[in-house]
Amino acid sequence: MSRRLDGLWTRLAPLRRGPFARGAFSSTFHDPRIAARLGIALGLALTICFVTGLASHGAQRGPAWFSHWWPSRPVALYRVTQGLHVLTGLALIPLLLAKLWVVYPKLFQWPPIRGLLHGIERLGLVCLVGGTLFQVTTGVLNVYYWYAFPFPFPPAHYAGAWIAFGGMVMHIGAKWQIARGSLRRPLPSRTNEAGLSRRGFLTVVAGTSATVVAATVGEVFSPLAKVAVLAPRRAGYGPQGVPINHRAGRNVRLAAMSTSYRMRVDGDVTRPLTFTLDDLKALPQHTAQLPITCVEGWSTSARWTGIPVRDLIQMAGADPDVTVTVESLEAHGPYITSTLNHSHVSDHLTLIALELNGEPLHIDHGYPARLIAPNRPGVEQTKWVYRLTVL
Ligand SMILES: Nc1nc2c(c(=O)[nH]1)N[C@H]1C(S)=C(S)[C@@H](COP(=O)(O)O)O[C@H]1N2
Ligand SMILES: [Mo]
Repeated sequence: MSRRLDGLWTRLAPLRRGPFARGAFSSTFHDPRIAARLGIALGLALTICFVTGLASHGAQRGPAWFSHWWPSRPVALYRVTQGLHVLTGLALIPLLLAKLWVVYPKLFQWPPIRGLLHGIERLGLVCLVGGTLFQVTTGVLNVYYWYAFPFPFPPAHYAGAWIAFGGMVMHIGAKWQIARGSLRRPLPSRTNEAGLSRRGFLTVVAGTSATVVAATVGEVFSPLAKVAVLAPRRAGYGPQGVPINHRAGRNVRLAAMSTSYRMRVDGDVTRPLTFTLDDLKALPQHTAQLPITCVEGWSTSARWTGIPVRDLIQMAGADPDVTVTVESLEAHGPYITSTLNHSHVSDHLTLIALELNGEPLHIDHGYPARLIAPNRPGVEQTKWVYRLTVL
């Protein structure tokens, strides 16, 4: 096979133009020693991003064993994993661009395919480069709430993750030996015509990455919220000090403010119950400091007061070792319902909250009642709750 391929490339050689032309890339920075060092940083960032992304996907969308198992403690686990997901995803953008530039000539290497193994290696590279660019692009658009893509984000971003990560594993397998050798060789401190050394180049790239992190980390780490100039949402900005992702629509507003509002607890219970808002307020209240963590990046801790879901279903005669679905007054949209696994149902910190930071919930935070549970993705902290169903 490879002999026939050789013949093909010899025949095509006169067509080598542009980036395929011999000597098309002259910069001394197209250096395997730089590529290997960038590769280490990129590999680490991609791996953290991939693993935390799997956790987030699993907690929201299964597989069933995973979402059943997903624990309610530690309270801020999801805040940490999702913060890492978004931050490593953003931090790897400068690393990725630098790496692509450094290895650019290799993307146009000649011959493009030398045989079966080399073909597989090149396919891995297509998956790695294409997959990572896709992930970074869709991720950034999602973080900035610009749903410009014509496909649903979660399944596409999930599929892209496997392609990118699979490509990375193949790439590491193929380049391991070369990279090890390159890492042992020191970087020359000589500067090029522009006055930049290879070490200087890496410092600039690392500095860019660090700047991106510094300008966004405040969306999860509140003391730095003021400098989070690249973050669209952050602690302290929004009613009651908490950002909002999705405001109440007209119908929700009417139903939520109406005196005919009722909270129902039914399903597999011995005594289905109905509460008015005053009934709910008259029940024993619990206060918990819990984070709200949007999958799109921001998170903030807040003080929530309300009734533990466990207490509500026990009043209706159900055991806390059950699964409960939570429904919103909102009629349409992706977040109108969510399911609590038994770990969340039995946790006394899982609340139907009536207050946020000492005040009745703002309508956009889910007035009159919303779900807030420990270690849970924001998309599942259902607002404007009117019904709990025990399964
Ligand atoms: N009914 C309903 N609940 C919802 C949403 C929604 O659009 N509708 N958005 C979810 C998302 S994506 C997040 S991040 C949190 C945000 O809560 P907040 O707007 O009170 O900060 O609410 C969740 N609960
Ligand atoms: Mo969210």
